[in-house]
Amino acid sequence: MAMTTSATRLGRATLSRLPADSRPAVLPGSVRAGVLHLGLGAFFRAHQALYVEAAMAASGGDWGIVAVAPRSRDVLEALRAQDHLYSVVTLDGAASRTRAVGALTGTVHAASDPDSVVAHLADPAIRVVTMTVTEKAYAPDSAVTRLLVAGLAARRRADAGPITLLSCDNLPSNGVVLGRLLAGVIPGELRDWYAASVRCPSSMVDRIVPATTPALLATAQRDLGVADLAAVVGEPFSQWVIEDDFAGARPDWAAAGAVLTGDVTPWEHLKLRALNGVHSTLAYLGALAGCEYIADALALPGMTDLLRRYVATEVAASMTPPEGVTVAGYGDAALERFANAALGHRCLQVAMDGTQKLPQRALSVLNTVPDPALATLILAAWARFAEGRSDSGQELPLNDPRAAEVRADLSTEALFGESGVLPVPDPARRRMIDLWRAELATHGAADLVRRTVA
Ligand code: CS2
Repeated sequence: MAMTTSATRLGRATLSRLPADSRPAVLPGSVRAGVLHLGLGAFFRAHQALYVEAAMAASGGDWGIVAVAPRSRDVLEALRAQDHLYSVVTLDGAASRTRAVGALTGTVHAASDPDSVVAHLADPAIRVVTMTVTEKAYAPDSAVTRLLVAGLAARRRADAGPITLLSCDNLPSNGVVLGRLLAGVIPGELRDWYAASVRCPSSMVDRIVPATTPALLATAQRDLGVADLAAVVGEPFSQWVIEDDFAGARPDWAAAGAVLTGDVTPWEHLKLRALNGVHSTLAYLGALAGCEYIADALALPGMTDLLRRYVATEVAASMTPPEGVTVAGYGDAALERFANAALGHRCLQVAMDGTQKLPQRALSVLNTVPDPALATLILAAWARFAEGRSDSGQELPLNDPRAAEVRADLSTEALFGESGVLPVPDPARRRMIDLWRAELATHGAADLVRRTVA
């Protein structure tokens, strides 16, 4: 990244140098803050921030975003040096399109300045909190939960009015999960106010946003003519389905292309199982087969057929899709998106946090359909991945909050038994996982995929 630091940086003063179609839809400084976002990751910058910006561009409103970085300061500092401007590079095959975004009005570092987060939560101008804090933060003792509780207490004391907390994490019924979590930990004296003034709608978010690389920063600089150290990359596709249950005002997200609906559940199940579950399958089988990228894993002989079969049979049997959508059709569209090799999405990035992701992505299928012939393979692939070596003996890191527990006993009973990390209550299904593990050990992932569809 050093190559770009001496170049002229993106910022208010350099906006006029950008190609006309790369300039932000909203000018920084022209709007006041109305949204607080928790989790300053790449996904937020390439997804929700764009919808907020488009909503303001279409319908106005003071919905500038104050974005909270939980731990790392890198992105926050890059943004502060750029007047909170950054750009999104959209990659479609060899073509790139880069556009600066002006939705951010400020940033806060939660670890060193939690009081500022609490103060924003108690500010009447902030009416919506969006959050991308990852699956593992939805726990009573997480830093995010503690901040929200302190912020809600301060908001009530300040009489700052109703507020909506909108989860954008890949969990089913994410709003219900958040609402229950908070209801269980807020102090008694907040309960009545909480029930009357706080809403936690669910939402389904979707856009493939791989981690930013130095090559991506170089692409952004080439397209913009100035350096942007906070650039992010995304695929062309983007979707946001939001439960329309807000405590007060919100950005005009419908004008920005989001879908507001009474029930997000069918969308959440479809996306988690037919897209994320398939993504995880590619990540584990691909990593075992020695593939660095998701697109390479998809190109393994037989892989597309295997995944199409899984989605059309097992995922389809596990759920009722939203009206007008077929599970198989949705799954095929997801595979086309995964084939976008320009994204350079690493198997190891998707493989992270398997214990947090697989319940909603794969156990939801494995434990419910009559014949989980391939869902059991997904869990077997994860277990073999957790053993720590690819089929050719390369070391595979287990990046997971429960890694120690997983590695302590890798037997099928320990991992998938009633009190295992990923419980599969039916012993017959555990035996199926065990058989797949033996097959993977004998043939390796690439060969096994080929044999399974032959
Ligand atoms: C991926 C998701 O890293 C992962 O686990 O499956 O981040 C995926 O790219 C997004 O959910 C797509 O919307």
